[in-house]
Amino acid sequence: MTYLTKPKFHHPALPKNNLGFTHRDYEGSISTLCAGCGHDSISSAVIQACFELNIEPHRLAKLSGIGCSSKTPDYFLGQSHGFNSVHGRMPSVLTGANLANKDLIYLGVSGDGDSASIGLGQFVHCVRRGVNMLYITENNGVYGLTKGQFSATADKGSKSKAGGANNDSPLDLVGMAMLIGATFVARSFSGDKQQLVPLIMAGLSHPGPAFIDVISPCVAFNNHPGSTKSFDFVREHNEAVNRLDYMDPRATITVDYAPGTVSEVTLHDGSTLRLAKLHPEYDPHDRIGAMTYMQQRASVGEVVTGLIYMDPAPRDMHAALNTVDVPLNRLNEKELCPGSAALEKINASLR
Ligand SMILES: Cc1ncc(C[n+]2csc(CCOP(=O)(O)OP(=O)(O)O)c2C)c(N)n1
Ligand code: SF4
Ligand SMILES: [Mg+2]
Repeated sequence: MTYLTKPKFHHPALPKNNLGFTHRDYEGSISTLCAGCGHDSISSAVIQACFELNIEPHRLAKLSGIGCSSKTPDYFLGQSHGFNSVHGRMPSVLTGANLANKDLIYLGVSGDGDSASIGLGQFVHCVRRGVNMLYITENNGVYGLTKGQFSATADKGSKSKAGGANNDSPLDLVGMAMLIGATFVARSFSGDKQQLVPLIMAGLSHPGPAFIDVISPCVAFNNHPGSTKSFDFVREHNEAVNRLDYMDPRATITVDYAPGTVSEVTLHDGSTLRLAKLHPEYDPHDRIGAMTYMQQRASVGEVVTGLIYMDPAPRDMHAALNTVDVPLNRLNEKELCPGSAALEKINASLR
């Protein structure tokens, strides 16, 4: 059975957000993934982030490709718009939907196979076009759904469950996202909800192309000694550069850090991001510096996590195309068709 519904009843005392919704209102159907799969923890972080952001479920569109990771949108936001597309093709479907209706919040969910192998071209062009979205890859280094072949993000020398070594160089989606113009770039770990939830909140609120690569171990095919995407390996090599707290404009500040280690960024909607620096020298607004830092740490085997880069004044695809304020799907025929006199003028100018 691939679809299991959840019972609708819930405890009357469940906490509610500002809209009067409970956590349950942001859930989806029961997961059919393997018990312990990292992807389920990411779904739970998405649910919490949307609950805390007070997102009206009908204002969000979740899109995915094919893979265990791409199945996950079925397990959260059951009352949002959803589109499960073809393997590696989610980015172009999301781009089209965003062009037609820029009023929705777009969440693209993908896997390392879906985005770094078959869908690499789609991923790259969607980000470089500046589509306003949060794009999450649930990165386990393998094709989980088709039983554990190495994906393009598997590290060189990493061992498969059967013992074979990967001889190919890995693609680093974080480095690539920065290179091609993503204006919010982060890496996290499915086992670190404290870091992941505020990153998802900030990414969903970012008005430009936001990307989070979440290392998400596949317990069935890539969680053994020798795998560089296992829970143990990532826990041992995880180096967080900062700790992010997403502050609602009305919330009182409760986080306590040593003076001088916290910087604040006010977002367009009035909310604030508080960034606790764990590496004093690290500046997430310096794109070139961030790219160099990432390469340096990767060369000594560290997995850098946290908010890696953010442009505080991003522009999106609609700004670049100079589209009208009203979403295109709400324009009527009269507004869309300038009439034969205007057409004649255009034709004349081309003769
Ligand atoms: C066009 C096409 N090619 C190949 C497949 C077979 N296929 C299904 S899922 C998948 C890989 C999924 O890997 P990933 O995106 O990393 O997701 P995971 O299952 O690891 O979460 C492949 C190759 C397919 N469904 N469609
Ligand atoms: S095969 Fe791997 S990725 Fe797929 S559900 Fe199982 S643990 Fe998760
Ligand atoms: Mg995968």
